[in-house]
Amino acid sequence: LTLGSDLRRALARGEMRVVYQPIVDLDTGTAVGAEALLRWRHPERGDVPPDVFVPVAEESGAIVEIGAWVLETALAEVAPHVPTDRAAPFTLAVNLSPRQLEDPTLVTRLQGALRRHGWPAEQLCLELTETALTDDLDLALGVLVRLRATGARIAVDDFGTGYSSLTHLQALPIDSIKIDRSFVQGLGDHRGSERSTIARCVLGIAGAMDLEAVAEGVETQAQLEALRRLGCRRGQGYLFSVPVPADVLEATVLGGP
Ligand code: G
Ligand code: G
Ligand code: MN
Ligand code: NA
Repeated sequence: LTLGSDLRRALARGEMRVVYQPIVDLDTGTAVGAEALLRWRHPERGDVPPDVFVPVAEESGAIVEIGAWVLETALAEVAPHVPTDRAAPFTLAVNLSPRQLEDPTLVTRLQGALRRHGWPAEQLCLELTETALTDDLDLALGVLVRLRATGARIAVDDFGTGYSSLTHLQALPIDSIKIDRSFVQGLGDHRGSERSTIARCVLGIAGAMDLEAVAEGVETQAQLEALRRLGCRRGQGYLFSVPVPADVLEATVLGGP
């Protein structure tokens, strides 16, 4: 019940942290990036899942400040540890709430953060859910054009779970789509043919629209192989790594090729 007011104090009290889930090249297994994921350890409740507290923070508007903190923290924790001579450029992905699109300082804050941390805009990907992008298409279009002008990439998160029309999606300046894990789950097993159909369709749409596709929630070797067969080249999930703290990401992933 008091989640909302606790949330407002959570940042100041150091209860928030960011973990990182590697995004890998499905052909080589090399990490090509990582998604920053917010975590909240409540002093009495313990870990509160983002599915629970992000909607509360969106309702109160606290997500604007929290989202800015996630971006700042992710850049501060990751940027200094990515070798400049790394063969595969490393892209940091950060989730944006639709409420952040309403923040008139979003674009200048983003540019400030990139400059302060010396991080190339081209190696930042902003993830927005399909619903966030199509709820207020005019607002989304205006902000996305300005975000994209900074050089940052845009990904549509949870693709296939919303109700957006392809016409709407085509109107937006986006670079990649993330295939929701519910569509990846059934891949590679015999009961999963319907879901595999959706995954195939989503990959077809990505190809036709010239977008990169990233499969979420890859848990098994069979799913990996099915995705490869379907031509998907990027993925994340427990098969590769759970979300990990920055020091673990640095030790296991950033030093690599
Ligand atoms: O991190 P999972 O581990 O539980 O994330 C659950 C949901 O919370 C996902 O849909 C994810 O997009 C969302 N989420 C995680 N971190 C952030 C964040 O920093 N900002 C926003 N807006 N959503 C986030
Ligand atoms: O932003 P988004 O909805 O994509 O966040 C990814 C969510 O999926 C996070 O909650 C993350 O912890 C979770 N997740 C990441 N990999 C896996 C996986 O392989 N299986 C499952 N079930 N969940 C995963
Ligand atoms: Mn995401
Ligand atoms: Na997602």
